[in-house]
Amino acid sequence: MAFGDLRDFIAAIEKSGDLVRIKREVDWDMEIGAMSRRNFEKSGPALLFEKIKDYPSGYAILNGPVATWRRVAIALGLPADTPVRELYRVYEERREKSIKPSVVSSAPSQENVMMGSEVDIYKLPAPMVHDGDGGRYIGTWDIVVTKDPDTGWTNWGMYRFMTHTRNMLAGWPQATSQLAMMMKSKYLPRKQSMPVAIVIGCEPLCHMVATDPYKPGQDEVEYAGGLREAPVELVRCKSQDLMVPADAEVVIEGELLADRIAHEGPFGEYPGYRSGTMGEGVLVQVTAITHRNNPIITLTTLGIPPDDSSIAASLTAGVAMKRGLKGRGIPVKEVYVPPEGVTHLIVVSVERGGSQVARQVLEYFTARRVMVSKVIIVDKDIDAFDMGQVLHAFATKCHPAKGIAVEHYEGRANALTPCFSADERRRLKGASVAFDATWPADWEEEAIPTKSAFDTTYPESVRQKVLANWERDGLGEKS
Ligand SMILES: Cc1cc2nc3c(=O)[nH]c(=O)nc-3n(C[C@H](O)[C@H](O)[C@H](O)COP(=O)(O)O)c2cc1C
Ligand SMILES: [Mn+2]
Repeated sequence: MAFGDLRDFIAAIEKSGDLVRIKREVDWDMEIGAMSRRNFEKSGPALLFEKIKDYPSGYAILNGPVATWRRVAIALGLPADTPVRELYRVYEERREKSIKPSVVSSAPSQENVMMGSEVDIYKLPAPMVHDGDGGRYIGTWDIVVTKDPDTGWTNWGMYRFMTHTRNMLAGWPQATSQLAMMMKSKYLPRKQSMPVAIVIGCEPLCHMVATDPYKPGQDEVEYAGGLREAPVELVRCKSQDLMVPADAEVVIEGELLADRIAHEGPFGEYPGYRSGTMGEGVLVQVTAITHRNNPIITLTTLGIPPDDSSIAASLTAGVAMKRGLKGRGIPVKEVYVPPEGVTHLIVVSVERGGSQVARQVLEYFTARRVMVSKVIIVDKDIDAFDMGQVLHAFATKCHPAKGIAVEHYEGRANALTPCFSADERRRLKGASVAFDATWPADWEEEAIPTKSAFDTTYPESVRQKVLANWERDGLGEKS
């Protein structure tokens, strides 16, 4: 069973040696960001900053809740050293389960309430994360809750939010996100502002669900329950008609204004680069802030991998993509999203390869909003989780001319693709490529080069003999 709240999770990662408390006073203005970034680049522990300059002692920031596979495993309630493939398997198994939330009337997340004119975002220690960011970001590892006014469907998504004034936040949900689509199709035509709640500091699985591309109509609160193997407890917001996790550390309630835009960004982003210049974002008028006593702000100092985005999204995106590809009848065996590829590069292994299958895979990745620019497709004998094997297959089996398929599109590209020009990003114009590293489907068996490897080139009797003597020969474990 999952952790009740963030504090339970913090206790667990402290026990396993995956957390370090920083007790000396640190500056919210880049010092926390710089420490967190360097620590990410060393795959270090989660950092809990307990004394933040200008803030009451006890107000804390937690950087990197699930920025290592060990912490993902712990969040899922598994042993810390669980292999990545097994984490994918467990996530895939639990992703389809749903458990209805329970509703409570009083909640830790509402221990402290600022309403109306009392609202002051600067009472919370929003950090200046990177030098060059457009402002102080309070929402980096959050859950943004919105509701369809017609059907009542609630969407969760993780989107960045920057402090603008004491009661205004600027955010940047991409045009292709569910939040932006809901605003455009349901609220803008009625010239209505959209109620929103920005939730900070739940146990990690709820946040991971918010990064997972569930479809419109799919209730992410229920899927979070399934993943946690326990219902999420919800409480009604103080100033908006929305339900939010009751044990969150902080909830910022507000309205996304229909008739306004706000200057937002840039921000050091997940592909590992600062994203452009200050641009047009959405504006949220904050109507209430509620928080626990001694609130803990969850932070992820995004940039060059690994960080929470590249690790957690490897799992959530990878499992969702496998399901999507299977749904299209593509003979997919496994999908792996290497964290180093920041969800822009995907590995797909297939039961049957060939250029037609590669085309189908590319079509899947470019049909709707496009997050992926490069896909490597490998045969089933390649371990998709082993990048050494994948690179070898790519180097040797992908035909430099015939093994490449490219798809161009406009209006749905990922604006955070560093190699797209400024003009392409503005127009959401882009391209994706599939590298087909499988043997052509029409090659006869004899035409396929034999792999020169222990498992493929020696008779069974020879292999058995070698294995039988392996340990005795002093060559280590047999398997
Ligand atoms: C740390 C992190 C930050 C993110 N920030 C944003 C963001 O600012 N804007 C955005 O459109 N997507 C962002 N994403 C990606 C979305 O969370 C992801 O696409 C998710 O599916 C969005 O929810 P939706 O499917 O309901 O739109 C972020 C993901 C992570 C892991
Ligand atoms: Mn969603």
